[in-house]
Order: sequence, then structure tokens, then C-alpha cells
Amino acid sequence: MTSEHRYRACPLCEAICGLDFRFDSERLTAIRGDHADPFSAGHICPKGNAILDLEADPERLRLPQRRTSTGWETIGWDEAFAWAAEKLATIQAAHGANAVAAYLGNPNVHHFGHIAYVPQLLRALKTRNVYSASSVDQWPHQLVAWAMYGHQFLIPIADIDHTDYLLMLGANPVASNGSLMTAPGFPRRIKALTRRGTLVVVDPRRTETAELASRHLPIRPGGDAWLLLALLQALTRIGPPRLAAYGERIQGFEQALAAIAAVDVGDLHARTGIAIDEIERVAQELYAAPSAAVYGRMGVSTQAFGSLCQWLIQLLNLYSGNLDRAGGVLPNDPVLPVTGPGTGKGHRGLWSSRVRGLPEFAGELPVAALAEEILTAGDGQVRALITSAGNPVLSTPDGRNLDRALASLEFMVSIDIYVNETTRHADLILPPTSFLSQHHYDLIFNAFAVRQVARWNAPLIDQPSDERADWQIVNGLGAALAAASGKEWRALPPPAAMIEAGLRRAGKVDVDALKAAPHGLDLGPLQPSLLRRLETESGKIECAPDFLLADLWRLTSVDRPLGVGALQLIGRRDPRDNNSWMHNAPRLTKGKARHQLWLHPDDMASRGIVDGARVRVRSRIGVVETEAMAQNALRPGVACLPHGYGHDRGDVGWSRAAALPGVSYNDLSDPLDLDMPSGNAALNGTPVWVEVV
Ligand SMILES: Nc1nc2c(c(=O)[nH]1)N[C@H]1C(S)=C(S)[C@@H](COP(=O)(O)OP(=O)(O)OC[C@H]3O[C@@H](n4cnc5c(=O)[nH]c(N)nc54)[C@H](O)[C@@H]3O)O[C@H]1N2
Ligand SMILES: Nc1nc2c(c(=O)[nH]1)N[C@H]1C(S)=C(S)[C@@H](COP(=O)(O)OP(=O)(O)OC[C@H]3O[C@@H](n4cnc5c(=O)[nH]c(N)nc54)[C@H](O)[C@@H]3O)O[C@H]1N2
Ligand code: SF4
Ligand SMILES: [Mo]
Repeated sequence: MTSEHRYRACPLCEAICGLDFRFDSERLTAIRGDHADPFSAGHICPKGNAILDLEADPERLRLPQRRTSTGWETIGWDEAFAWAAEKLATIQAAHGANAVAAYLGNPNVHHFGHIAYVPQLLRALKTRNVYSASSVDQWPHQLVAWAMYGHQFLIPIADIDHTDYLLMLGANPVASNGSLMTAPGFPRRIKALTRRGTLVVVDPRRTETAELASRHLPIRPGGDAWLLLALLQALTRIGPPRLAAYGERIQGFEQALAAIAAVDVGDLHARTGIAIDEIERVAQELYAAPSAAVYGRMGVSTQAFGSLCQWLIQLLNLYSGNLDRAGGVLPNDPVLPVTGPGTGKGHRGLWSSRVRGLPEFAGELPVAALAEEILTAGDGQVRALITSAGNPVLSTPDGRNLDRALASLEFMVSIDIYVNETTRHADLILPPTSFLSQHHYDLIFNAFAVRQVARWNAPLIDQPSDERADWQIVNGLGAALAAASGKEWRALPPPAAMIEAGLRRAGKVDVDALKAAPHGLDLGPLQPSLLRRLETESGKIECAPDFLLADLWRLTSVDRPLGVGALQLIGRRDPRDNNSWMHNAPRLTKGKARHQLWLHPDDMASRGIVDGARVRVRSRIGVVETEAMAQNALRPGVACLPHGYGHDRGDVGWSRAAALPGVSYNDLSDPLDLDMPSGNAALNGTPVWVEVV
């Protein structure tokens, strides 16, 4: 028996850990962290190891599946492409381009064969009905980066390995492995930070990250905008803004500060749940620290004032002189550029959604509007849908309604490896072959990494001759669509050629050396680059975008009373979950169940709920029943439920997942509850009423 090590980055989350795949006689037998990877240094989480389960899962699809009246039948690739193209072309010819919608899920970003190819297909379709998981995730970051710095991906990254002071809001990287901050191995980095300086975590729950922090501030869900405003107001009392480094390249700062100073923060303690002297102390520390960074993620993006929070975070980093500075926050300037010429900088409001009039951002509409666009009759109604690597029935607000909407479509085609809660409605599923057989380069996560890194991931196994890769599926669909509609289609070359051409054009790294480095290359710490890369029309940092100033007014004019007896629902991530789609993996689902609704013991006592009791959870949108679990780490008044559960919907194709207990968070979340400037869903903070069944 011959044993061999082969190396590749993990595609399952943003941490892009280097993994060591062990093969015995060409059979994949074990997966370990790659200790020779200069960036991840051997880090691996339970999901990395569960790639073994994904590769071996008999329920994973390998060949095109057509839905029949009794189940699914396998058909040939060419027949599948021709059928899908004929249906889509006919619907567009009869009802216009917008009658076909597209939804792109999270794994699109993790595979070069998706992210570099799918846009070509969307251009060929010319539809305005494009949706993605970004609008239940990170739109506030992208919108604020676009408005202030001129490009949606010019996002400053917290320099976690060098900063003296990190204020972290609404993120739990010890469980999630981080987001918009690619840094494999958070516990190690956080321990080094708290030895060197201070980490303050702002979160309604004492999370795994808060446990490692210097201090934890248990905020009221949705109180962050008030906290951030109060911090900025406190800074103006402590000392002058440190703007010298930005010279003439900054605009609107005084205007922004004046608008912020004019806000009456009222009863701050009631609004945030945090003591006033704690807020003052954070402001003092932030200003005094030799270097400091403020970072906010899911918990502050997916709430009603997500964009306001992200804007205020930028202003705090500016005021304290930490924007674009080592030890502060600074954008990565990656080897393969995601900003600059030829990249999509973004735009806003060039068109609006048909039913609710929500503005587009960067060519997409908020996914919270997808169901109504399908269900509302009239000119421009969505009649067909393409999904790629997504499961919006579980991952977007009011999933039950989307479930019903999908059942009413004239045609649906999904590029996915499973029959999930969403793709079960498809007429046709096109499953890509294993990522292990493909060339890959991380376009996005290298650009959000806390160091300059690069890695060419070469195939580890051969592609079975009867299977198709993601990029081949896009090319196949595109060519068939062109044939059916009389449009043009220029097939894109394979990933290896695309990556090589991109790297040579960028000219930042020795391509042959990169290819010959199976563990990837470390190219050093982040360096200031923001000022020379600004893409705003003025060429300056825009501190006072009018629609964000206007949103201050929304914050102060709308008091949102919770309702008698209501709790605020927030989410959580467990190291063994990956959004909605890895619950068929035995390695991740054996042992104790973890789907329960967490409640503070005081809230249980006042409702007569005992640990383990079956409870009914009600929101404006829906009702679910699940088990309650007492959790001291929660702030009273808060209920906590993971998303991505609720697989028992009849005909899903993952039987192990379907047998798990648990309900979908998004059967409770409200599609009308949005961060208005961006249209991002406010998934956290939903009012719910909980009672014993
Ligand atoms: N309530 C609540 N809702 C949330 C969140 C939350 O915190 N709370 N988080 C949100 C966030 S951050 C995100 S990113 C979204 C995710 O939302 P989605 O992207 O809609 O859902 P996923 O669960 O990631 O589903 C991914 C799908 O891709 C498929 N897949 C996996 N690998 C591949 C591949 O290589 N190719 C193809 N074609 N398919 C593949 C899987 O089978 C699965 O069906 O959920 C959001 N929803
Ligand atoms: N294990 C695991 N890892 C994952 C994923 C997964 O599903 N499972 N998904 C991946 C994806 S797609 C993403 S985008 C990232 C997300 O990565 P993170 O941004 O770290 O996301 P979460 O772990 O959901 O952490 C959000 C935190 O916000 C807190 N929170 C909720 N509401 C509020 C609020 O109003 N204010 C404040 N300050 N905090 C609040 C929650 O309690 C929670 O601890 O994780 C990625 N990694
Ligand atoms: S943290 Fe886990 S899922 Fe994320 S890249 Fe590393 S091994 Fe993969
Ligand atoms: Mo995400």
C-alpha cells in the first residue's frame, strides 16, 4: 500500500485552512491540519475533517437529476443543458428577461469554478432579478465600503495579530472561524492579543470568544448603533480627531461629527444595557491605545441598523487615527485584485424591486423580496429560478413563504450537490463533481485575510469521466442557452488557465514559485494601501454619505417597542454546523443534539418553563415548537436559536439530516425587517413570544 500526503485549502469557511489529505493507494483515508501552511499553521476544525463524509456520502448527487411524479431520474448532461436552456429561453421570450431570477448561495464564493464563471451566465440572462446570500449577511459592510471608499470590496480588515486593542461587536470567531477577517486559528491569535493588549467583546451572549476576551459587554440586541454613537461622542470630549495621515484625502468628517453630536442618545443604559462608565472606559482605552481596531460582524450587520453600525465603526477607526495603519484596520491588497480596473465597484438604486420598490445594490436585489416577486402577479413576475449552491428556504427570512413560492414556479434549475429544502422544488438539479479534482484560487478570502497570502490549489484526484465540474456546468448551460435563444456565448477557459492569466496580468508574484509551493506563500503583514486605492468620484474618503446621515434620523425617530412579554431572538453558530448544509455528515451530527432554544433561567422561571420542556415560539411571521434549554451565558430578555435546522420537510434527499430534531430560525424571521439603506435582512433581534406547549 502506498501512502501519500496531498495539500489543499479547505473550501468550507472563510478561514481557508491548509489541509493535509492522506491517500492510501489513491483512496482518501484521513484529513489533518497542514502544519507547513504558513498561515493556518496546522489549524483545522471538525468540518475540515468531515470532508471525508462529504466525499463518501451516498446521498450526494453526481449526475443530473430530473424530477418526475414519483421522485428523481438520472439523465445525460447534454440532454439536461438543452432542456433547461429551452425552458428558460421560452419563459424569457414570452415574459421578458426579468421573468427568470437567480439566487447564489454562500459556497459560490468558496469555489473558483463558481465565482469566476456564474457572472458570465447572469450577463447572458440579462435579468434584474439576481439575489444572493450576501443580503442576509454582509451587505452593510459592502455598502459602506462603496459609499466611503468607492468600492464594495475595499473593506478595511482588523490587524488582529498586531493591534493593542480590539473592540469586537457581534462576532464569535472562536466558533465561526471568522468572517471578513480571514485568520485561521482564532484562539491562538486571541490569546496572543490578550497577552499583548486588550480584547473587548460586545455580544448579548457570553460566547466562546467572550470567554477568551479581556472583557465582555452584554449588549441588548440592536443596541449597537447607540453604543457606537455614544463612543464617538465620548471621543470628541477626550481629544481631537487624529486625521493628519489622511491629509486632503478626507471629506465630510466635520459634517458627520456634527450630525452625530446632534443626536440625543437618551437613556443609554436602557438602550444598550451597558453601564455609562463602561462606555466611557472603552472610549478612553480606544483613544489611548498605541494601536486599536473596531470590528463588527454578523451580529451588527444582520440587524435593523446594520449599515449605520458599519459606518460608525469606520468613523471610530478614523477618529482614533487607526484607519489604514498597521495595528489598526487596513484593506488587504491581494495578489489577484478584487478592486481596481475591471472589477465591479458597486452602485445603488439604479433599479428597484418590482413589488416593494427596494433599491438594488451592486446589481442585486435583497433576497427578503424574492418570495413576493414570485408570488405577486403582474408584469415582470418571476416565473423561473436558477439557484447555485444555496438553500434560501432555510437561510432567508420567512422561509415557509419562499417554500410555497418555489412550488408555484413554472421552471426551476439548481446547481447543487444535494436535494435540500430549496432544490427539492427544482425540475432539474445539476451537481458539480468533487472540488478535490479542480484547480482553485481563493479570489475573495485572500482579499479579506489578515496577512498577504497566496495559494494555488491544484487537483488532488482525477475527475470521474461521467461527472462535470461547476465551471463546465456553467459553460454547458451558457452554450445551450445561446443555442436556444439565438444569443452569443463565449465559453470561459478552464480554471487553471484563468488563474494563470490573472496572476500573470497582476504581476505581483512569481507564478511558477506559487505553483511549486503546495502549502501556499506568506507575503507578509498588511500594509497601508487605502489612500492610493480610493475609488470614490472625489478621490477622497467620503465620511458623510447622505443616505447614512438620513438613517440617523430613522434611528432617532423610530422607537421600536418590543411588545409585552416579548423576548429578542438571536442566532448562534456551533463549530460543527455549516449554515444549513452539513447535517448529513455523521462526524458532525453524532453525540448530543444542539438545536435547542436557549433561554435565560429568569425568563424560564417567569414563564413556568423547565429545562428540556417543549415550547412554542411565536413571531409575527410564524410559530415553531422545539425544546428549551437553560443558558446562563445569555442576557435576560434574549432567546437564542441556531439557523440551518428544520430538515424534516418530506422529500429532502439527506436522510440523516431529516431525522435530526430542530426547527428553522427563518420560519420566525421577518422579511419586512430590514436594514433600510442596504436592504440586508435584520435576522437578529426578532421579537418572539415563548410559552410551554
Ligand atoms: N437566521 C439566520 N439566517 C442566516 C444566517 C444567520 O446567522 N441567521 N446566516 C446567513 C449567512 S451568513 C449565510 S452566508 C447564509 C447561507 O445561505 P445559503 O448560501 O443559501 O445556504 P447554505 O446553507 O450555505 O447552503 C449551501 C448549499 O450549497 C450546496 N453546496 C455545497 N458545496 C457546493 C459546491 O461546491 N457547489 C454547489 N453547486 N453547491 C454546493 C449545499 O449542498 C447547500 O445546498 O445564511 C444566512 N442565513
Ligand atoms: N461553525 C460555523 N462556522 C461558520 C458558519 C456556520 O454556520 N457554522 N458560517 C460561516 C458564515 S457564512 C459566516 S458569514 C460567518 C459569521 O461569523 P460571525 O460573524 O462570527 O457570526 P456568528 O457566530 O453568528 O456571531 C454573531 C454574534 O453576534 C451576536 N449578536 C446577535 N445579535 C447581536 C446584536 O444585536 N449586537 C451584537 N453586538 N451582537 C449580536 C450573537 O450572539 C453572535 O455571538 O461564520 C462562518 N463560519
Ligand atoms: S476552520 Fe474548519 S471549515 Fe473553516 S477552513 Fe478551517 S478546517 Fe475548513
Ligand atoms: Mo455568511
